[in-house]
Formats: sequence, structure tokens, C-alpha cells
Amino acid sequence: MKKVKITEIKPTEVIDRCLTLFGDSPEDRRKAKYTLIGGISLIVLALFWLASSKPEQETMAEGMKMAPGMPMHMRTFGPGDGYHVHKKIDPTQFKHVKDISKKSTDLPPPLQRNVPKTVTINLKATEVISDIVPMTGFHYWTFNNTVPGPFLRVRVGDTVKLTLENDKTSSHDHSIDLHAVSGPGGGAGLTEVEPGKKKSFRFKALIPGLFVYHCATPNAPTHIANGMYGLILVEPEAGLPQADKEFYIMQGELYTKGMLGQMGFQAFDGQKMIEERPEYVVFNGRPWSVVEEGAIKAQVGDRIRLFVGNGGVSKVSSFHVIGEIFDRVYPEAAISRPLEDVQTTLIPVGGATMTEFKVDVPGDYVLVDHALTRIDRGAWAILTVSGKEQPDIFSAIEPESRDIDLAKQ
Ligand SMILES: [Cu+2]
Repeated sequence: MKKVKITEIKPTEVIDRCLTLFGDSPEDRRKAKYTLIGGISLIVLALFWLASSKPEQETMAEGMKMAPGMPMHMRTFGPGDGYHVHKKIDPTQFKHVKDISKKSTDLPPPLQRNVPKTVTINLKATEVISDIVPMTGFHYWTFNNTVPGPFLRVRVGDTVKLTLENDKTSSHDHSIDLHAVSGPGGGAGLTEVEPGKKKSFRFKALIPGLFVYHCATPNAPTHIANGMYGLILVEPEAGLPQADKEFYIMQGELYTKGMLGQMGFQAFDGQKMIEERPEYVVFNGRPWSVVEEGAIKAQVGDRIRLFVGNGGVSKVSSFHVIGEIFDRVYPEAAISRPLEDVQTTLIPVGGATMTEFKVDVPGDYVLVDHALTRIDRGAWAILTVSGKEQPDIFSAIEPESRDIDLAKQ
């Protein structure tokens, strides 16, 4: 018998020899050939589907709902219409904003009227590129090109006509849910708007308070984590107690693919967001925003009011000013029930607080989330108080020998 090397057999001959198993006639072999090709195709397709739908985390429960529009590696039990499909974007296609952070001093003064009126508010949803820290770019989504968005100020009883325009360059629809609204979705459903379009709605501000607003377009936490949040103050009929200075601060989180401090353009990381592991926790959009030239400035004796919100989307803030005690805190921004003499106050995610205090001693005060490791992630600000020293309240002294002896006992 002639020996045939394996390499001398052509693949088509192998197929032909296999097909003889299904019959001798050309018709039988033709049918078998198509059946074989069909079968192999089905197996390849099944293998591809299995490989692509395999969850990243083996611990994920089976039978989870996979929402439409959700990428294969992301699964959710949530009621929304799917985990965020983060589109790959080209950073050169978006407007570059030099400084994304909202100035803490950029807010309207107290309203000087005691009657309600109709107020018109125009906001623009934009997607821009800006630096989290120098050399670390990010695709921020904003209201009016800053994080947080504009501080809105109305009076209880006002009718607010709000228009949201979505910039034509946006890669997503956007919307606004204001917690000051009494009505479904806080306005989100009525303002969900495609790029290049506008939507308007009207609401009556029934309850005074300091309220968060944010984008609520699915996947809502993604839109918030990219920067779409701000505060609206609904002043009570009699206004707020007089303050010498008011400031606007909002805590937020950034979820980047690269670790804290990694340079280069950073894509958003949805997996870190769902695991509540922000790389940055910031005041006013980025680290170092309310520091140095952005620091809050006051004089000894000033009565300061801080409007502080928390966009989140995950971390409750334990807000504290190192070296000060709040004379008054409006917990969770409930204007009718202030607390007095408070050291640290909680700000829920999607909530706000107002703190008031008189600064007695000059120097630099650090504003923090007292979950203090978050300072390393960016959650700190500086209040610089200038004026005459107040040694009767605060000063260094020489230790007395009798005190030292007492300490040794
Ligand atoms: Cu949005």
C-alpha cells in the first residue's frame, strides 16, 4: 500500500472522503456537504455568542435582566433602561474648557423682593474636554460649561420657566431633574432633549430650601458622575438671615479608567462607578478648585454662609471646616429647622446643606469631607480669613513648667 504523507492530502480531499460516509451518489454528497457547512456555521456562531456574553465577574447571579443598550460586560438589576453604553469619543471633537470648576463666589445675591414672580431660566447641556488636574484630561458633561452648573436662585411661590438646550455637539441626550420641583421626574421627562434641540417646562416653587438639580437621562448616574449637577435655592418668603458673604460649593466624584493622578486623557470608567470606587472626590469639579486664587476669602468678624451640595453619585459627605464650628446648620437644607453649634454635618448624595458661622480668628481654614482620605482624592478647599489677630481666642503660648510637671504625673 502506497504511503501518503498527511501534508500531501488537500483539505478538500479530506472533506470529500468524509462525505462518502453519507452516501455514494453525488446528490447525497452535495446534501451532506451543505449540512456540514450549515452545522459548522451554527457551532461557530454559538461559540462566538457564548464568548461575548460571558460576564466579567463570575460571581454575578444568573438570570439577571440584561437591559436593552447595555454592553455585554455590564449587567444590572436596575429599573432603568440599561447601563450606560459609553461611546468612544474623540477628544478633539469637543470644545476645550480651560477651567471646568465653578467659582465658589459665582452665585446671585439675595433676592430683594417679597412677592413671587415668573422667572425665566435658560440652561445649556454641553460636553467638553477639560483637565481634572494638569495633563489629565476628561470628557466632562456640564450645565453651562462648569461643574457644578449655575447656582439658581428663586423665591417660594415663583413660577419658573426653564429651557434646557442640548448643544449640537453633544454625544448624548440630556435632561434636568430639579429637586425643587413638585411633579414627576422633577422635570426630567419634560426636558429630555436630543443634541441640537431645546425643551422647556414650567414649575411652581412650592417649598423653600436648597435643592440639587442634575441630569436624569439614562444612565442617570453616569450623567451625574460626568459633572451634570448643581444647586437651586428657593428662598423663603422672608428671605434668609443676613450674611456678609455667601459661597457655593458642591462635592462630586470622578470615575476614570486610569488611577488617581495618571496623566493623559482619561476615559470614564462605568465599572468603577457601579462599584462606587471614585478615583477623584472633588469640590467644584476638580481638585484644587477652591484653593490658592480660587480660595474663599473673608475678614475676621464676617458672617459666612456656605451653600454646599453633594452630586455624588456614591459618597455621603461628612462636611467639616477645620478650626471652625458652625453656628447654624440647616440639616439637609431644611430651612425651617436649623441646628446650632455643629462640628460636622452630613450631606446626602443628591442633597445639600447650608452652614452659617462667624469667623473669629485670621488664618487658613481647610474645608473637607471628614472621611479624610478623600482629601487625597481632591475633596478639600481653603477659606482664607484676614484681619487682626485675636490672641484671647487663639494663640501659641510657651508651656509653663507647672503644666509640664502635671503632665508627667
Ligand atoms: Cu445628561
